[in-house]
Formats: sequence, structure tokens, C-alpha cells
Amino acid sequence: MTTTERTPVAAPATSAPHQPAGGVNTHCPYCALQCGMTVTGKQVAPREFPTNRGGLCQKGWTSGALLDSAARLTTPLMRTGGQLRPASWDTALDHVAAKITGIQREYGPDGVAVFGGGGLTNEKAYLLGKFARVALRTSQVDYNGRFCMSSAAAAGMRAFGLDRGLPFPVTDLDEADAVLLVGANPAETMPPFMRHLDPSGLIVIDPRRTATAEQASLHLQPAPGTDLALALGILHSVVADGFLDQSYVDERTAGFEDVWRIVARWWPEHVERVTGVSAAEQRRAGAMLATARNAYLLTGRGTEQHATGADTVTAWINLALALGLPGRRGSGFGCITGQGNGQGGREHGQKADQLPGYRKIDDPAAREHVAGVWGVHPADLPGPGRSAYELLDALGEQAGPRGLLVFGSNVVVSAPHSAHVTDRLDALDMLVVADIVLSETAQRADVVLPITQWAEEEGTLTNLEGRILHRRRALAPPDGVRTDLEVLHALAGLLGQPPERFPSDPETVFAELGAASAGGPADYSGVNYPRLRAGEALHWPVPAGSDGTPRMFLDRFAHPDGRARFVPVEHVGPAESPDDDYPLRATTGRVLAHYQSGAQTRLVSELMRAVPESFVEVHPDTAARAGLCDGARATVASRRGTVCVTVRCVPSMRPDVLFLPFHFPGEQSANLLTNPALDPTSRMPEFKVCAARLEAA
Ligand SMILES: Nc1nc2c(c(=O)[nH]1)N[C@H]1C(S)=C(S)[C@@H](COP(=O)(O)OP(=O)(O)OC[C@H]3O[C@@H](n4cnc5c(=O)[nH]c(N)nc54)[C@H](O)[C@@H]3O)O[C@H]1N2
Ligand SMILES: Nc1nc2c(c(=O)[nH]1)N[C@H]1C(S)=C(S)[C@@H](COP(=O)(O)OP(=O)(O)OC[C@H]3O[C@@H](n4cnc5c(=O)[nH]c(N)nc54)[C@H](O)[C@@H]3O)O[C@H]1N2
Ligand code: SF4
Ligand SMILES: [Mo]
Repeated sequence: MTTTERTPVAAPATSAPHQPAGGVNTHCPYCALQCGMTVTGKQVAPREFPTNRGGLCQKGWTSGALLDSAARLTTPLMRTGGQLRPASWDTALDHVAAKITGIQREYGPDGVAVFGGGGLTNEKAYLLGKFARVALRTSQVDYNGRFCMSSAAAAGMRAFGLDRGLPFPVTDLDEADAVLLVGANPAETMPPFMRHLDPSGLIVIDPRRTATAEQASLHLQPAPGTDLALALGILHSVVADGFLDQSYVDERTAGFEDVWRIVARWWPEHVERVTGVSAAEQRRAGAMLATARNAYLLTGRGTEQHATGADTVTAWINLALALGLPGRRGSGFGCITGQGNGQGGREHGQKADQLPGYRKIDDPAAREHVAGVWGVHPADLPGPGRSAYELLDALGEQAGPRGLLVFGSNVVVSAPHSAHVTDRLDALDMLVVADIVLSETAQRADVVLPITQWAEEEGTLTNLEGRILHRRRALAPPDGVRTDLEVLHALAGLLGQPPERFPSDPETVFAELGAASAGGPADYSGVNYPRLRAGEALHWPVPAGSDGTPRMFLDRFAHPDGRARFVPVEHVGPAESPDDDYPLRATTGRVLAHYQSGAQTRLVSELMRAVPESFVEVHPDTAARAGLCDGARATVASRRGTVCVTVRCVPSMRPDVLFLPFHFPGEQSANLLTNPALDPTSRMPEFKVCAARLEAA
């Protein structure tokens, strides 16, 4: 039990981890750990499941609070006379369909765009991608996972030929003697995950001394945006100190020589000057991993959300390959997926360049297969569209979309350079938002559609270890709301699609998803609702007749020759450097009590009591130089905007770094500051570093 896990206060001690009479076994609505829980009425209790071992964090414990919250939407809203006013479902959907038709008549199919989310179930993500390609015939569809896992996914694809966040069960970590966590703070972002980590072998790389770093036996504290150099330095030390796993490199990989040509120039003393991490600590980290019997290297958003994110993850993979970790029982490399369905959400076609089953939309065989399942001609499927930020940036522009449908994201708060994104949303001819609450994005919409919540509907999610989980319906939804699937079904019908092409029953949608994914990299065709109802939770790939694949790559990697690729990468540093006007480096991230844009958790009173507003963490000397002390009001400015927050003096901070959580809106929104510089491969924005200035408010 870690300090950040909440002990049961409201729930009787006997309720966990056993199932109370009449309770429904399901999973938490929030993050990718997908902790097991039991829902009885609106009460939530933890349930024994391998990822959480009977634990829940504060958000999980309080997740029932939103089910009957007064803040939830129960009727469609339409903007008339500048105001959002209640409307009937028929009026709202007729209006949306008519607007779509009008916009597409004038601007073509790409005049309307779709933005999805990694919190949507597999069924929703699949049907949303199909709706975009078949009912709208638009190429303009992407989702918030582009802001989350895209760098990790791109690097994994390049190195291993396939991307599954953790290619092994979380419980494998229980046997590890050494785990390197780079840019992840699970003590706050997935507290029960800490139950799988032994502090004595834990190494944490984070510019901040986080609750996770506090528990580690070694904490390296680089400047934000210098991880790639640090990975090169540790790899250099591993080779120089004789720890290269030569037989693994010879038998299971290709390309080491090209990588070494670069790494040879990054000796640890040189890396120390770039990162601020001492050469001795780099060597110690390398030696701890190399001498452990079972070692793992795991990355989180801290190292990935950079304009060089894909190359940075690649550098960590190169280190893992040199140590012989990936694809071996008892060791491994993985990226910790974030959103509830962050894994499944990136496999079934809501991504701009993708078709279901993790297929590529520009692959003729993939188009042929999926078009066959959908009953359309392959030539009628659009090609790849814009990535998330590029899509938002193009809204209302000359060649950009004029209408946008958002399902499961609050981009006004969570997208980078958010003031600009808000301007683009306001330039649209029509913004439609389907949500459970009036998020900051919904507040700007022309039409808002009220949606059922997790416990009121059935579906599947794929967790951080690639397990396909069953989300069960535990209670009836309030009058007036519809499921996302029902909304897509109705809209597709109004747009002239045959009703059976867009089923609203999750079981039917999942069966179709199985057929569409069959034979693809993420093959779900062996899973069906009867198996899920019987309690199975299988790891993909699960081809028909299979029991799933808990551990991938044990015999071969997914490239045609079976070998993993070392890919040479160079350190270039952040897109924006500090200067006289903006002398500090601002980074952003999460706190335990809030989830993402905060649209949901800011409505839960217990969570608001825990963290009522935003703040900036800063070293006391840096604060003092700006004339600030703990608790003072400060402004933080970047080249794009200014936020107004409370100062938290933290002596363990690097003096050159500021940290802000991104869960808050308005003048406290960290994304007013962030730099939308994009990674050339993954199109991930640089959420984790920009040049900034701190001043008294
Ligand atoms: N409480 C809570 N839990 C969540 C979420 C939430 O919003 N709230 N969201 C879920 C989702 S979608 C995700 S993606 C995960 C994210 O989970 P994490 O990746 O653990 O979360 P972050 O706080 O974004 O970033 C982790 C750490 O990166 C550090 N960091 C910043 N810059 C750098 C850098 O340049 N290098 C390195 N090495 N580290 C850096 C930050 O100081 C921070 O402590 O959490 C999931 N769980
Ligand atoms: N500065 C900064 N910005 C970041 C990050 C960072 O670290 N720093 N992290 C990025 C990351 S990793 C992520 S994942 C994004 C997340 O950012 P967002 O995409 O904004 O994520 P949420 O706040 O979870 O928004 C989900 C919305 O969908 C609604 N919703 C929930 N379930 C459903 C459903 O089933 N159907 C529908 N229709 N709606 C639903 C919720 O009420 C909420 O309004 O933020 C990114 N932005
Ligand atoms: S760790 Fe994630 S899945 Fe578990 S209770 Fe907390 S938010 Fe829910
Ligand atoms: Mo995320």
C-alpha cells in the first residue's frame, strides 16, 4: 500500500475485495490500469484483479459520485440566440445531419471532421472510425491518443514491428530486481501499479522528485527535454563497462553498429553537461539494470511528449536491446498506456492513418479486407487525414474542415496552445460535442448531446497490458441520455446509411470489430461476448480459437526477419530553448486527485477538496528571485500565453524548472503555455517542455 492510495472511508471494511451481494463486477472508468471494481447501486468497491490487487486510487473510489451528479447532462442542447438551450433528440440530430449535408455539399466530404478519445470503448472507437469513413466519407478523423501514446507507438512499431504498450502482464513486474521508470509518476497516476514495484530495485528518471521518485533507490533528475542524451549516455556506459549482451544482439536484433557510431560520441561526462545528471549516476543506472536477473525498462509521458518523442523512446529501446531485455521471459521493455482504453482506442480505426485491427489505411490489402466487412468498395474509403493538432489547427481555415464532431475529449483544456485551438473551434460553422457533462469544449458547441456513463452501458476496453476487458452495465441510465453507439446509429441513418450498417448494440458491434480485426496485427476475432461474460480477459492478439498472447516477442519480433531493430537517433533537444525573456523550462503533468482535462474530476467534491485549483511547483530560490514565496499568486508566461496560479515552493525542484498540472481551465490552463511543435514521426506535441518566465501576479 502506497501513501497515495486511499483507504476505504465510506465503504465497509468487508466490502473489499469480495463481491457484495447484488454488485456488478466491472472496471474503473478512468485510467489504463483498469482496476477491478464492484458497483452496487452507485457505490463503488475495489475488486481483486491482477493489475490492482484489490486496490483503488482516490479517483476510482469516488467514481460513483458522477453517476447522479446534478452537473450531468440529461437533455440535448442547441445554441439559439447565442445560448445553449434544451432541445429534443429529434430536433438536435435532424439539425446536425442537415448541417453535415450542407457543409459537405459546399466543401466536400473533408468539410466535416471527427475527433475521438482513448476513453471510448473498443466498440465506440470502432464505430466512430467507420462512421467517419463510411457515413461521412471524410479522411478527417483523429483522436486524443495522438496527445498520449503516439510517440511510444511509433517507436515500438519501428523497433519491434508491433506496438502493444506492455507486451507482458503487469504481474511479471513482481519478479523484477530492477525497474527503470522514465518520465512516469505512477504513485500519482496509477497508485495500485506501485504494488508491483520493489523500491530496492527501482530507478526513476524525472526532473522532479515525485512521489514515485521518493520511493526509488536511484533518482536521476535531468532537465526536461534532455532524455534522449541521457539514454545515449547510459547506453554508452553499458557498452564501455562491458555489459553489452552480445549474443542477444547477434541473435535477435539488427543495426547495433549504426547506433554505436552515434553513441560512441556521447560519453557520460559529455551527457552530464547536457542533462545535469552526473556520469556516476548514469553508470550506476546502467550497472543496476545490467546486473539484475530480471530487469524492465518502462516509459511514461514525461519522456514521450516531446517534439523528439518517438526518437527519445527509440533511444530507450536501444538501451533495452543492448541489455537484452525485450522479448525475454522475466525482463522487458514497455510504455505505460494512459487512458482507460488507450490501447484499444489506438487499434480500431479512429486514428487518421488507420483501419481496424491496427491496420494501415494506405495498405491496399487492409482496405480490401475492411471494405469487405463494411460492405463498401475499397476505392470509396478515404485515405489518411490530418493528425490531432494539425486537424484542430486547420478548423475553419480555407482548406480545413468547417464542421467538427467531438466524442470523448475536452480539447479546449487538453490541446497544446489552447487559446489558438479555441479560436479555431469558434471559427467553425458547426461544433457538435457528445459528452456526459458540459465540458469547456461542450460550452462552445452549437449542439451538445448527452451520453450515458460507463456503469450504465456495456462495452470492452483494452488495458495497459493488452487485455480485453468487459465493462458491464450496473444500473439504468437517467432518462434523456443515449449511448454513443445510439447517436452514431441515428446520425448514420439520417445521412442515408442502412440502419444495420451502424448497429447500436455493443455485442453486435464487437462481433463486427472482431471480423474487421481478423488477420490484422491487433486481432480480436477470438474474443466474443459469451467469453467475456464468463469472466475471460485475454491479451491480444487473440485469433479465432486462441486463448490470447500474454507475452509477445518471446520467439521473434514482428518484423519479417523476426529481429528487433536498433534505430540510430541523435539528441537535438527541445523545440524551444530558454532565453533572457523566458529563462526557465516549464513542464506539465498530473496530480493524483484529477483526471486529464478535469471535466469529470472537477465535479467531485472530495477531489476538489484535495486539489481545488492549479499551482506552479518551483524551487524556493527561483521563487525568491521573482519576489515570490510559498502560497503567493504568480503568473507564468510563455511565448504563447500566460496563466495565473498559486506558488508551491518545493526544495527538491531543479532551479531551472517549473511544473504545472494541466487539469484546470480558464486562466489556470497550463495549455495556454505549451508549445504545439510536433514530432515529425508521431505528430505528438511538445507538452513536456517550453521556455517560460515566472513573475508576481
Ligand atoms: N491522477 C491521474 N492519473 C492519470 C491521469 C490523470 O490525468 N490523472 N491520466 C492518465 C493518462 S491518459 C496518462 S497518459 C497517464 C500519464 O502518466 P504519467 O506519464 O505518469 O504522467 P505525467 O504526470 O504526465 O508525467 C510523468 C512525469 O513526467 C515528468 N517529466 C516532465 N518532463 C520530463 C522530461 O523531459 N523527462 C522525463 N524523464 N520526465 C519528465 C513529470 O515531472 C511527471 O512527474 O496517467 C493516467 N493516469
Ligand atoms: N499540458 C498537457 N496537456 C496534455 C497532457 C499533458 O501531460 N500535459 N496529456 C495529454 C494526454 S496524455 C491526454 S490522454 C489528453 C487527455 O485530454 P482529454 O482528451 O481532454 O481527456 P478527458 O479530460 O478525459 O476528456 C474526455 C471527455 O470526454 C467525456 N467522456 C468520458 N467518457 C465518455 C464517453 O464514453 N463518451 C463520450 N462521448 N464522452 C465521454 C468526459 O466527460 C470529458 O469531457 O490530454 C493531453 N494534454
Ligand atoms: S489507478 Fe486508474 S483504474 Fe485504478 S482506481 Fe485509479 S484511476 Fe481507476
Ligand atoms: Mo494520456
